Amino acid sequence: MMRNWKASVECTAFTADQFPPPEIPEVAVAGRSNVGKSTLINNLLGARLAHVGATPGKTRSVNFFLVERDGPPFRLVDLPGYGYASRSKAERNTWSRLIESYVAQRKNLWLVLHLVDFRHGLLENDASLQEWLDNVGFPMFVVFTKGDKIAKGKHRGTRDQYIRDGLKSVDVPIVTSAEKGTGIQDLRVFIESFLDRRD
Ligand SMILES: Nc1nc2c(ncn2[C@@H]2O[C@H](COP(=O)(O)OP(=O)(O)O)[C@@H](O)[C@H]2O)c(=O)[nH]1
Ligand SMILES: [Mg+2]
Repeated sequence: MMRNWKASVECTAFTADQFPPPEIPEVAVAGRSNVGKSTLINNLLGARLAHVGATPGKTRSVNFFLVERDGPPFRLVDLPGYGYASRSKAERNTWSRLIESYVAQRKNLWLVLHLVDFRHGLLENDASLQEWLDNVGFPMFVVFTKGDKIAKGKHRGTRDQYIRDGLKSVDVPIVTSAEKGTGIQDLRVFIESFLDRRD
């Protein structure tokens, strides 16, 4: 069953003062540049609202998507990617400041979806994001992307190994593939039940 989600672009913010009013719960999508954040958002929303970058590290803004559904509405928030080496250091710092100021000040942020490439697991920047979120006591849920790049028979073992390696996630991570459309509906169900549990 496709959830009854109706999505629209609400706001594109380059600075914290451009964030929309914090009166609606938000689920933010974080991860390295090119991990598949925008692609996953488009798949979840069933519409091409987020820009999929041909050039990695393209999203410099925080993009807010309003999702209306059968229950109370929420926002899905596309955060700038991190860890793209060939950007200037100054520019990378601006991005991480934008992410940090968003997460630290956002009272209506309920959950961070931490996207991790299923082929690589947690890389250096991913581990430091997890540590930082964990220190501020923030719940994160790991979503693996590009599951189509790993043979189906190795999915469970690969996931379990990453869990043993110590990734932090409020529930067992979901493996997705935007290419094949797998895991997307499971993720919609997870997001709704998380929101409705807290509501
Ligand atoms: N094979 C495969 N490619 C993907 C998947 N998700 C994203 N991509 C590709 O990865 C690249 C980066 O995706 P994008 O959504 O722009 O990443 P972002 O920088 O994290 O927003 C694009 O070329 C996508 O087509 C996936 O599940 N499988
Ligand atoms: Mg993007």
